[in-house]
Amino acid sequence: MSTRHRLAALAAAIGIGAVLATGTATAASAHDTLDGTDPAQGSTVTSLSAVSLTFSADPLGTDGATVIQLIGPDKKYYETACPDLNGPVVSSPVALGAAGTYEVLWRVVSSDGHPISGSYTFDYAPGGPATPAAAGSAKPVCGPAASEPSESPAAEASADAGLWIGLGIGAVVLIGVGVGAWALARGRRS
Ligand SMILES: [Cu+2]
Repeated sequence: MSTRHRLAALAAAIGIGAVLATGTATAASAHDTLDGTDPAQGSTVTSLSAVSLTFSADPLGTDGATVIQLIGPDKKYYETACPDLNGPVVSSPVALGAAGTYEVLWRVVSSDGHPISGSYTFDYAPGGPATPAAAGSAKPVCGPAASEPSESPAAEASADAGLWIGLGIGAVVLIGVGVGAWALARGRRS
């Protein structure tokens, strides 16, 4: 086997090692994503009895960690109970107050154990004067406010650790395969 062949074998080994390292690191740090909401972001509703969020995987039902808050144009809270977790769908019953822009704040624990959160708005334009307006609540109906960072520093650090562990394993595999390829090439030549 020529030096060129040996270099080609080594390049292939590096490629395999890099793919393994990247795959391991990605699997270790993938959060669930919010796939859809009802009502949709930026939409206008004429009536509404619940807010539903659908995620890419089933969020973990950790006690108190699943939050949906609906904040009205008067900054009051219009959710009427704690959220329900049903597979990938998280929903809360709501009763809307005055017409205007409502903001949905949400937080769940991703299936990989990391807290994730976000917010979006929709508009409420009630169908007619017959629609009774709910009074809303000055405080969140279910636990403290959800307006916290989407990732705690600890969760971020552990995700980083996962990445480095993945890269470390990849590097070890890469070196092992490289040495193996080199030994094979040497054996063939002699
Ligand atoms: Cu994650």
